[in-house]
Amino acid sequence: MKKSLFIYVLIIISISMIFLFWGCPSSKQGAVSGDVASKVYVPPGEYDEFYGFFSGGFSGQLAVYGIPSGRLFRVIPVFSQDPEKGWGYSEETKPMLMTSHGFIPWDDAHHPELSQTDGMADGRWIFINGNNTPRIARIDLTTFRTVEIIELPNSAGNHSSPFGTENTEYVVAGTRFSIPIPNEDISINEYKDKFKGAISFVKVDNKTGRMDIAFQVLMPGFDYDLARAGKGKSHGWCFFSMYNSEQANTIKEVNASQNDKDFIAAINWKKAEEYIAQKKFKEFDVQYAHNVFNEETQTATSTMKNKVKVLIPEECPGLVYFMPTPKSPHGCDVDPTGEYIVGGGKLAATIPVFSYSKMIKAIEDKKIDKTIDGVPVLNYDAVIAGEVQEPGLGPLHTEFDDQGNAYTSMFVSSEITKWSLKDFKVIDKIPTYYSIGHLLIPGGNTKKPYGKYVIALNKITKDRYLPTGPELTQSAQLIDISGDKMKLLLDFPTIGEPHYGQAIAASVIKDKSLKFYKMENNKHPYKTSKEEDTRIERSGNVVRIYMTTIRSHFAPDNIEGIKVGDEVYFHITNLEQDWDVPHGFAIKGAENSELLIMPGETLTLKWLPKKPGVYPFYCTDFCSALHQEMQGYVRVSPANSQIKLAWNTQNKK
Ligand code: K7E
Ligand code: CUA
Repeated sequence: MKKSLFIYVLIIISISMIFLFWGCPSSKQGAVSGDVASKVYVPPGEYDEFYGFFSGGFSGQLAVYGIPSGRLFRVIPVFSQDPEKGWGYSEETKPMLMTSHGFIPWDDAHHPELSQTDGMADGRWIFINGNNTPRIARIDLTTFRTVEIIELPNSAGNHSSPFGTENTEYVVAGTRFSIPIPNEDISINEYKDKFKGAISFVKVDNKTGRMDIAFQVLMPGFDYDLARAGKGKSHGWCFFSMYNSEQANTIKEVNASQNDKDFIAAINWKKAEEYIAQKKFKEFDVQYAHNVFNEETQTATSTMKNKVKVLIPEECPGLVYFMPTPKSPHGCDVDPTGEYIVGGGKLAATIPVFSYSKMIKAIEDKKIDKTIDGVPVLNYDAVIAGEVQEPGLGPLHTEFDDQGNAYTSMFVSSEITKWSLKDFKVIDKIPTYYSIGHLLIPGGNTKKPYGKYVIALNKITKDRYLPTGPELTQSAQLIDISGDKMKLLLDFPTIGEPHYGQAIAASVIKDKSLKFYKMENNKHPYKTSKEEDTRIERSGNVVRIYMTTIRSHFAPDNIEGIKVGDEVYFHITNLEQDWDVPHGFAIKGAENSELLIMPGETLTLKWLPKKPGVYPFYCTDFCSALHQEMQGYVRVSPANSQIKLAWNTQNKK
């Protein structure tokens, strides 16, 4: 490696170490004045102005906060089993976590993405990526439930994902790790020749939200990091940052930091659609799971799919271009007008701002420096609009306000830098505690940001909270951007590592929230509509218990005739038809979590009793004054016993 570069990297690393170990010099200037505190105070009984959706990072989940209060409302289980809600434990939800690798009960979720109509968040769905076992999930914002998960073939480390186009025509997903495509048993040293990156375009049905992989683009074996779709004038394009243009496969820390410039890839998806229509694709044999939660049967199904259409840039001129981007870019963000594409070169001293119009002109004028695997590399000077000078150290991500300003997170110097889109000059800086990763502005990735706040999503907490052993809470910080100077308002803890988040006006979502499932719409095959219909059926060793719950009893609540070796299914229907009255169900010794059954919903707990005896079950959610009475017993007899199935139902008519 070049000596000068080595010294440069050393300096960057030592600066970050100083911040890691001693914190920012001004870290103890935490105190905020009274008028500031009142700006985040939401009095008891009043609502927050925004919903904030923050990724749960390595928890695999999505967390919902009120903004500006920072109050945590809900953790929506997505890729990870969640015993609090029975997610991935009930028979109905287990298929949601199926993949081509089998049942995978965990993932690493980074980027929530609200669906958009005409470049504005429409509050219908939110998508989030599973990074480790490549997947994209869709969450319905009337129920705040994950209703679909699609696996991505030919991918590894689904990081630049899932970024949506202006009308959510697609959510796109780039692979962070290049791999052999098709994946095969070859030496890792063949990286340069054999490893490729895939970028997936997942079509989203405008009515139902249903996802389907429309096509993939086979890219050079780089590391695809982040993405944004064009909007306004750049509608029809998507931009992807990437590092490791060196195509190193070991000690990347050094070996993937050699080149002065890596790239932002620009993909013309309208063009891709033409190539698909002209059948210019190759069909690859693959395996990927598509899991859908059926709202009617309230049950998920998992389907394995085995073909994907792949476009190869060499055979599709005009599909992909590279824009040289200083030094291992991370973030890749598009301003509200769609004209500017901002790179976040982690190791760069400036922030490069590309111009969409100049890019189009450079393509027309053939300002091409070279071609990599069929992808033309456009001339840097021909596409750059400007560089933000002295923004701080370690620029990562950029969001935008409603006044023509951009806000970039500076990982190494732990600050947010505000700069103008007019002249690319720095306007203001504010320290963050510590080491900010992403940042978010409500609507900050849309055509019309709400502005008001920027939220720092930090990587390290240090001395900001009461210590809790070796790991401290994860943390976000709310900053007022309504005035000339940014003002820190609030620190609040988050779950997992928050990575990215998005926020939307509460008014867009709150009145559409489902209050309960209507019994008459429940088409669950094992539903019990009324207490008189509760029963138990045996078929060989499979026992199905059709149970109901209503304040404050289970029916039946005494059950006999279950035997060791039986496979017992408790199909429990919550008969309540009222908002916020779930009942829980748990039975002693079940290798499982509880069920938490919403009004009008049917859920199933599978139980394999192993020893004779009497087993209590009970409601886990304090639902009424007589909640503690909401309990029952199951008698389990030896495998060879002659005890007949018997049960009681107190309101039997
Ligand atoms: Cu944390 Cu978007 Cu995965 Cu940047 S990523 S910081
Ligand atoms: Cu039902 Cu407690």
